[in-house]
Amino acid sequence: MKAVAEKLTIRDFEAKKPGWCPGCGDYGIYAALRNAFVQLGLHPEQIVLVGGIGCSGKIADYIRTYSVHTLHGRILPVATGIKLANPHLVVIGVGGDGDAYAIGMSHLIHTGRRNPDITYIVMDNQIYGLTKGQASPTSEQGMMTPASPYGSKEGPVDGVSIALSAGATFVARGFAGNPKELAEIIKRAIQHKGFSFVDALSPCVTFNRINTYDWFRERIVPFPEKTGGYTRDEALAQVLQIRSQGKIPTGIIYEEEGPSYEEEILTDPDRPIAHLDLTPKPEFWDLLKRYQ
Ligand SMILES: Cc1ncc(C[n+]2csc(CCOP(=O)(O)OP(=O)(O)O)c2C)c(N)n1
Ligand code: SF4
Repeated sequence: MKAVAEKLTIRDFEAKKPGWCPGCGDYGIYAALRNAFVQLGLHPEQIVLVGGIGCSGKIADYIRTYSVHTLHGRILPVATGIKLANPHLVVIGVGGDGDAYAIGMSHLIHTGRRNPDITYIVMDNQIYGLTKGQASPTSEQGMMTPASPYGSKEGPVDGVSIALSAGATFVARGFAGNPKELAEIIKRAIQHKGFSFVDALSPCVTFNRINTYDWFRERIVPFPEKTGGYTRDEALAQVLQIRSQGKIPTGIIYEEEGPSYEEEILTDPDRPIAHLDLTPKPEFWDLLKRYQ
């Protein structure tokens, strides 16, 4: 990732007006993501957003970068493929908790094992928003929805614990209600070499009347810092302990250096596209402006 000369503003990353409900947490992520791009001095033609299916995944259409609106649950294999095809690009997956932890769960685990240099932002509203309010894997146990009128029987999964267990080399959680802090987390996630996982808590104001902004504000706590950093096991133990107290840890939870998937795989100098110059060109930005 290399910043190019002309510094852009948050406005330069607006492709079209978002169509989310007023007050949706996804607006906070929309602001944080564009702010992170500006602070990193990135240009749209250097970035690919891979959006899932859901209210959340539409963010890839709302931000001016290259973008792919992929199938439900398939953000990570598509993002990994793009990174392998052109490692010069900054590749970021964006989608919901249903996308990530239900239909896409196995991809999360295998992407953790592989460590491609991509960032994955799960826009976690603890419900299926687009399909009008069914329980998701992060919904509270007992949550009543039209599809679970007697209350959801399953307990929630914790995405951060899963990403840690799967081997993600950068694991963090932010809150859409704190977009400045979230922008800082996303910035660090993009800068990290390897698989960066960010669970971004994002209230659905229309269908989720339990996990509101106030509900999150009462529960989120900063993940305690440790001199020299945590080992993976220590970070996981700390997260589980905080969760068992009914609190939700936020901030950067774990970071480790290691070879990325593409470094391990793209080693053959004779592979068919090895001779191509795939670095993003500033003139591509004019094309992006014309077609979005
Ligand atoms: C293969 C497949 N299965 C199911 C669906 C229906 N579907 C669309 S979005 C969605 C869930 C949306 O929830 P989430 O991923 O949490 O995103 P949100 O809308 O809450 O942002 C489902 C089940 C689909 N589009 N494709
Ligand atoms: S339904 Fe929920 S998640 Fe979807 S745009 Fe509205 S508030 Fe946001």
